[in-house]
Amino acid sequence: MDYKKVISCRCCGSNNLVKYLDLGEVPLANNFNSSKSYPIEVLLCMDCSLSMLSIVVNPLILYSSYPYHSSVSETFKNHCGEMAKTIKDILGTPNPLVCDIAANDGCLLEQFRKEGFYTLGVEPAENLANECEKKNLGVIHGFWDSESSKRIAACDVITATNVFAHVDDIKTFVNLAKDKLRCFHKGIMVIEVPYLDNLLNYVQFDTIYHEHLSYFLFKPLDVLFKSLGIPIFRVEKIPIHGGSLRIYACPYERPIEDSVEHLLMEEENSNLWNLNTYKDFSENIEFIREDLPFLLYSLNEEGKKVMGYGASAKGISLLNYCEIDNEVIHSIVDETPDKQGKRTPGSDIPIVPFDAFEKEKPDFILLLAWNFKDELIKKTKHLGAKYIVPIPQVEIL
Ligand code: DWN
Repeated sequence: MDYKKVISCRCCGSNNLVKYLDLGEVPLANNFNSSKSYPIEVLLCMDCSLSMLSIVVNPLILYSSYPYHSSVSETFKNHCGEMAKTIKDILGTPNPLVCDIAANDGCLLEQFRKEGFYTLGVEPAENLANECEKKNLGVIHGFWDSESSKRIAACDVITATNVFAHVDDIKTFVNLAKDKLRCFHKGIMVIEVPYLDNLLNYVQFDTIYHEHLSYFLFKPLDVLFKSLGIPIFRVEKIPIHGGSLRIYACPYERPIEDSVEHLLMEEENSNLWNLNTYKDFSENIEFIREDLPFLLYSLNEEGKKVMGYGASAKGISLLNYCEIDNEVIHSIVDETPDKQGKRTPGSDIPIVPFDAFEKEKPDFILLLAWNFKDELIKKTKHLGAKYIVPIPQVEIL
């Protein structure tokens, strides 16, 4: 079976789930070998306010080989450097051991190593585990499960950036990590997830795709970690990937900081635990679904050449949601070697290396990785093209 249906909330177990968004059937964003489509529907848990997809696609289909390399972005590398320094300060232990779950190409672990950490990654995609291996970061090839966790020593810190939203059984995920945190040094778990508040306010509906099973507010995370005996003691809002949350949790005695209560109050006051907020969001999506194709078809009629920048998962989803294809987008530049030479699933647009910009001289560049807008503009300014930013509303720069 390719996928299973969700029947209860993965944070609190409630069956009181209400569907608030249906984006139809689209292909898997990072699967360049197939355009097979699967439904995208989002449910809200009426008890803890977790948003989640109505289905879970078999992770072996999604992650056995994975084209996304975190290290392509300088912005992300800098972000990882800051994260490693912050965690080093919190721990205050000499030469701590960090384990990074879903280590990707080792982007974060390299920064930890610079800060004097011993490093170990767990990574299910063979191509990415090989990258970590080449960098001598220490890696276990596999998912984070009872098998792989048995193979690691007790850690001072376990990190999981941009993977928690991809996991179905998050209780087992957290419990396995909790059991590996060193008691003596009060080991901690640090997780980063895209923040649903940003998704709603900035209409980031393109970040809704099959890999992202959960869309987190702070409340469901707080509920989950408390219930598992590893309370969150600090939460921070961070700008990466269009706005994310970084949570710090520890199963040993650590004072709970004010940030926890403050964010819960803020969410409640902003009506984020209220179904009506989600209904408004669904309506805002329709503006982008109308405006973006309208603009691209108008430019096409005027004879303008439009290229995309960043064959990101969100970009591929956006093109499918807006029914945009190779009729109006000439090609998409992406600096990830594993994506070049492929065509985008569904929209069937060629993915090309950076020098295609110089050859093709586009009139417009559609920023499909709008989360790295500044970095992408800096690298292409010399081309003299105009930019189309699709999110939070369609805009020309
Ligand atoms: O959670 C996830 C996030 C964190 O990463 C995953 N499910 C998959 C992935 O999502 P994405 O593909 O939407 O992420 P990005 O980081 O927005 O993708 C950016 C794309 O643009 C990558 O394919 C790399 C490319 N890029 C480039 O070619 N040159 C990016 C930058 C910054 C560049 O300078």
